Amino acid sequence: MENNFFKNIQKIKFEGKESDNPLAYRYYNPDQQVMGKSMRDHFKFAMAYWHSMNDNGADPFGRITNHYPWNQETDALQQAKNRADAAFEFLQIMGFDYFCFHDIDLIAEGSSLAETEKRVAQITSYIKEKQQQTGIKVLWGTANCFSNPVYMNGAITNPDFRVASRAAAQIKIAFDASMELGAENYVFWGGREGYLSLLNTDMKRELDHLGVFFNRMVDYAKEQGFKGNFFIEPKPAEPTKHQYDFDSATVIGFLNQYGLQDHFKLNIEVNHATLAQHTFEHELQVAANAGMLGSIDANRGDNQNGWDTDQFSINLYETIEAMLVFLKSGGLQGGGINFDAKVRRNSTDLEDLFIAHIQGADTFARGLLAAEHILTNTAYTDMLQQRYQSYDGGQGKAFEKGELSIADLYKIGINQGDIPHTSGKQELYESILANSF
Ligand code: XUL
Ligand code: CO
Repeated sequence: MENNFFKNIQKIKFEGKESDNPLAYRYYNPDQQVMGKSMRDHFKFAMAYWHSMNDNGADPFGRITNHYPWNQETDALQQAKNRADAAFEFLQIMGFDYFCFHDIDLIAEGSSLAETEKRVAQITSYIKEKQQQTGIKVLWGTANCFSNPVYMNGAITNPDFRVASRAAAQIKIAFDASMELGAENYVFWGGREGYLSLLNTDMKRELDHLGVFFNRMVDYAKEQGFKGNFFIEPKPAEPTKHQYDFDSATVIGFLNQYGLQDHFKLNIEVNHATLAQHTFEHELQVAANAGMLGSIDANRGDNQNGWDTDQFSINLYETIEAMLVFLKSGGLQGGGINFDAKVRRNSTDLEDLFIAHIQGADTFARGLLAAEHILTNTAYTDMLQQRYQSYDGGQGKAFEKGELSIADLYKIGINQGDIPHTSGKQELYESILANSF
């Protein structure tokens, strides 16, 4: 393979944990089997187009710092082709099988939605060819219904039907492009679906509109023969003050209320979990409890500030706890691990993009290995089972099965006498975690 954009970077190989090469994997060994499955298949690592190809380092306080060579062409189609070339080079060097995209990451928006539709069709056919040449796949596609100022009052939940219908049209175009590219899943992240002030908001009506729209999307996907999954990606706030898809529990309640529970799963993002005052593993577990653990957007936040910093994962403890939930619940349903993360604005060498993704992949691989160790070589599973043993037989089991009335429970409970303390052993669990890698 001849590289044009990353001339000095060779294919990233697994070199093992003794390696001091920053451009090698130390833990992510794609073909290594972990609990009966290769790491490659457990993770389905994906590059996030918007960060790794489109981000330019600009922030509310400063201009562009990263002038990526593939984004310099002024003609929109040529620029989009250059960006696709860079994306496929990057993915092949990393050895990643997947990418995720928003419609307008692939190509700049036109001056009208009809013009954008034409552009998206052009770049989709170019990317499709590149997929055929390389075997690289789409983990999920989505529509960016939050950047364009037309969505400042919301997209599908906009008080004005003209905007809601425009959003619906844009989502149809993005969904069609995703299907054309063989996307295995389709994501809904409602950046503007929420409110800034309840004073000017009819929340009930807006949520009803969202519920109706998702039901029509289910119909449309069925008609089109879409075999993948729909995911909702919870986030509590930012850019709106209050987003309707606040966290896993809120989204699951919404899906149940609008009869969508059999058609959607969740895409859990680490930093969104922490912004909702939850841990990553909590959000995964809540989704898994509902049979809806679909996919992961991998990143991390910052302990000292409260916004979505989208940094690459290096938090090993957090990742091990997440991988415990992941393995115990049988992995992800249809999804994978998408690095929804960006290099810092002062990380301006092209190699920084690779180092960041390598570290992210190694953190997940290391977390998976540690979780496997905990589940197979320690007392962890037995300890947890023991803790609930009183429900495994007798009255506890009868209660669990719903066979005891309140009168029955009263009779049993009043006669319990002095109940001795049972230690929760948290520190013992923590020491197992701390010694697992
Ligand atoms: C925003 C975010 C999005 C979604 C896709 O915080 O995570 O990039 O993943 O729209
Ligand atoms: Co995300």
